[in-house]
Amino acid sequence: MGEKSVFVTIVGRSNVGKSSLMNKMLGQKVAIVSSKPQTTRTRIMGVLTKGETQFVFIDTPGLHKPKNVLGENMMKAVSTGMADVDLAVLVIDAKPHFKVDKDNIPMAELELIGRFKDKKIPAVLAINKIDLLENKEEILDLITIYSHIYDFSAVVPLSAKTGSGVDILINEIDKFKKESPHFFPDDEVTDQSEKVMVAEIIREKLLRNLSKEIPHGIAVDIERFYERDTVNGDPILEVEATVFCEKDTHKGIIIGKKGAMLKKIGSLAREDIEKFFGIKADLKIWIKVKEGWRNNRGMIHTLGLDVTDN
Ligand SMILES: Nc1nc2c(ncn2[C@@H]2O[C@H](COP(=O)(O)OP(=O)(O)OP(=O)(O)O)[C@@H](O)[C@H]2O)c(=O)[nH]1
Ligand SMILES: [Mg+2]
Repeated sequence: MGEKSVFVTIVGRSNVGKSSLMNKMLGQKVAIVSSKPQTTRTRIMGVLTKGETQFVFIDTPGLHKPKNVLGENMMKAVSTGMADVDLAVLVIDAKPHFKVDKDNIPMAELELIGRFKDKKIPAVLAINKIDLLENKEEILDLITIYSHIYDFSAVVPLSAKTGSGVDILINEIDKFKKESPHFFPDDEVTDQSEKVMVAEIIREKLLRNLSKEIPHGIAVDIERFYERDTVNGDPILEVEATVFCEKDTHKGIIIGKKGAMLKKIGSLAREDIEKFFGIKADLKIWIKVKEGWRNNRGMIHTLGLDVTDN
């Protein structure tokens, strides 16, 4: 028997747990996660090779109405993420913050389902966060509501947090594999470069520790990234990063009282960087104000946040 591949896009509203779910399926964290909406900004590929089958997951930004050029690019990333896939996984929240019934399905989900219909993309419905349900019957209502609007090939209640149901989803995805050579080396887990991984780890810590609108106006650029040997011969990763924010007041908040916030973010990021790369790291972070960068195409391009069609 020959090699097989399956390309799967993971789509849904913001904050429903798309990135968490991809990480859980991969068994490794490649996409950052936070409780703030619009955490994922680009299309992120996660690769899982199991025996002869290579699963290629495409995590996408949460569907929303863009308010700036960055947002427009994020929505383009959803569209390109849906091109040429074998299957889509629509992730919904088992415990949404509003009442969902047959006349009240979130617009973003209806829009995504419209695209499945137009492009004839088969889809699995993943009902995530079931660990938060006291009454499991609520799942049955959701299944009935969503089954009316699309002929999902399967509906899988699961928890990206506990892992419950995730193997069932992988089995459902497996049904869509095709005879095809693997597109990625079998030991590869993501298409993100090491520099991008580091920038994303730092952005995750900023998202998790800052409130209100500040995290949305933040971008991280890695200026230097190299490994060197210390005097006693152990390798160390040297990272120098610039954090861009939109206002002087934001810069003050990111730095914090006597630099306390920046210190906290730096040490949390360093821990994760060390875990990911398996060696010690030295991290220096600078903060710069760049007003309105989210509408600056040149800056968005420099930061790798625009979309290329490939
Ligand atoms: N209780 C619970 N929380 C979850 C689960 N899956 C994800 N979360 C939490 O939900 C929040 C959003 O998770 P993400 O994975 O960043 O969601 P996302 O859909 O990728 O969000 P965007 O990238 O902003 O579109 C985080 O706080 C996660 O820890 C789950 O199964 N159970
Ligand atoms: Mg995400």
